[in-house]
Amino acid sequence: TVCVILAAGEGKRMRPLTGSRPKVMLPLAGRPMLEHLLNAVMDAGITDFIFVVGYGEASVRNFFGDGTSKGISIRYVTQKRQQGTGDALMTVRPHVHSQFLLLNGDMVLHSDDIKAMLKTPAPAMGVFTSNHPQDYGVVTMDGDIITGLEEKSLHPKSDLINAGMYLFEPGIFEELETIRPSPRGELELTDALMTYIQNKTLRGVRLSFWADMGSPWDLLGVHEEMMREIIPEHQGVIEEGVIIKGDVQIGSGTVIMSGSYLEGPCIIGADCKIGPHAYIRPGTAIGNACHIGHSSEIKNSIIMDKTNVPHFSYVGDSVIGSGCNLGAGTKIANLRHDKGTIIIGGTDTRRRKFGAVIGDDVLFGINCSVNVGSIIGNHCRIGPHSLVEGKLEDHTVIRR
Ligand code: TTP
Repeated sequence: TVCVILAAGEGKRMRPLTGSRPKVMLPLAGRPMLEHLLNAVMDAGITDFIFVVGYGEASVRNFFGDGTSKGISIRYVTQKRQQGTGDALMTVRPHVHSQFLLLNGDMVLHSDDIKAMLKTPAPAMGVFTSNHPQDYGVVTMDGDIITGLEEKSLHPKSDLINAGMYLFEPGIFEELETIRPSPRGELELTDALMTYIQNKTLRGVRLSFWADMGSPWDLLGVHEEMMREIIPEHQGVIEEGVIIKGDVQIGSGTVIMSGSYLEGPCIIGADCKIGPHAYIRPGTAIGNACHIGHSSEIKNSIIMDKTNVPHFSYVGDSVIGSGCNLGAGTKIANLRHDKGTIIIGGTDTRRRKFGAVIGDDVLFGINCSVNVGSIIGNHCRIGPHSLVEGKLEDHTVIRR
């Protein structure tokens, strides 16, 4: 069975993090999202892959290559414009002649569930029990047969959702030929499933685990889960007087300077300088060539390559892109006084603790304060002593 992975989307809801990278390349526990998914599918025994790429495709192709380094085959098909999942699937038609597994690239799965799917007669769809089905395509079932599928219903008829995982025969391409663009102007793969549902031939496979990542707070939530499973590895130089607790990964060329306190699970990439006297708390993943300096505390956050938090800063429950610099004393709030969940642009993150989402190449002057739930676009320049709240577009300049 060949596995087709849809990885062409930009991920608009992930902005500004997707300004310079496609959603599937966002880091999750130190590795691109797509690599975690690929590993799970490989663990289920599949070795032949087709990636549908588009937005930011060069970074996907460069990172994964033809798959030989992993002992698999990866072919690429380009979807020129991201006109929907149905359109994305159509691009692989010339390359697929027998049963295939189809996966959205922006989710994590367990290999046992993929194995179960592969044993099911096609066509089949992965379904998952969700606490908030109204956010997804809601599925109704009769035994193991899917009887209905309704997108983002305000009154969901069940708590089962479409997981974006399918086992298809090439017959799906004929179904795709019959569909028309949806109200949002996209060719939706789910519209092509209606004939199967009406004829009661689409089987549902219940998944034991599933998470997708639409927004940065979803990314952080899945990241937290994945960090629990990291394998400790200490490379680089660890100076005397460093305390390391729990599972910690330290990359080559990194120096952990005296007085630093590292609580796992945490990941420090390659060529970083940590400390002296830095405090790295659980759930933190720092990219390559970063500097986290004296009296800076980082908790449960994703920090991408070449970003510096050099002196007297606090960063909690945040996602920060690459090439940023936090001026001395800059702090990010992550908890409301009323302990309510953090709402961002009208969307409830369902998190009591969430800091900020900061794009690439953002520079802060000294002593800036960033309020909970702030979204700071790429290339912003924030003058000293600024209070940042709400959403800043790319290239915003705050002068003081
Ligand atoms: P979506 O979540 O619908 O789209 P997206 O990832 O671009 O995110 P957003 O809505 O925030 O813009 O996509 C589901 C999966 O399908 C995801 O893995 C990306 C992929 N995809 C394509 O490959 N081509 C497309 O044209 C679209 C819309 C999605």
